[in-house]
Amino acid sequence: MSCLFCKIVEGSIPSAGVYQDDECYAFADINPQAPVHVLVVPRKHIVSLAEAAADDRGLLGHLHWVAAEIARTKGLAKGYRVVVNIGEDGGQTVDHLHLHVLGGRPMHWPPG
Ligand code: IU
Repeated sequence: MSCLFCKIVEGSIPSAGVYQDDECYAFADINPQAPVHVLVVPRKHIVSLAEAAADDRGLLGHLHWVAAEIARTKGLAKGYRVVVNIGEDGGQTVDHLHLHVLGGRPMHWPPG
């Protein structure tokens, strides 16, 4: 198994976990872009949103619920941003689907 996020999810590479359940694991981004920057990662290896199958629809919804739960836990009552980068032009650097939960400062639009 060569996927970095698979190794983080299974615990063979250490991370600062903030949430876990049967379907996903969330941990602090190693290079945070905001005071709160958490990655929500499905335990199932899905390369990106573009590779998600119809059977993954429930999982995709669950990941968003977890993102909102983490934001509540982190006290992001003023708002936050959830980002999914997809593929080269989308800025994806790790080929295992993940949601970024960013908060603790005002976000800008449009993103870079
Ligand atoms: P991206 O959407 O694929 O670009 O996001 C990958 C994120 O994974 C990025 O924010 C990195 O800082 C983060 N990350 C990490 O948390 N731990 C690691 O060991 C590596 C990347 I490599």
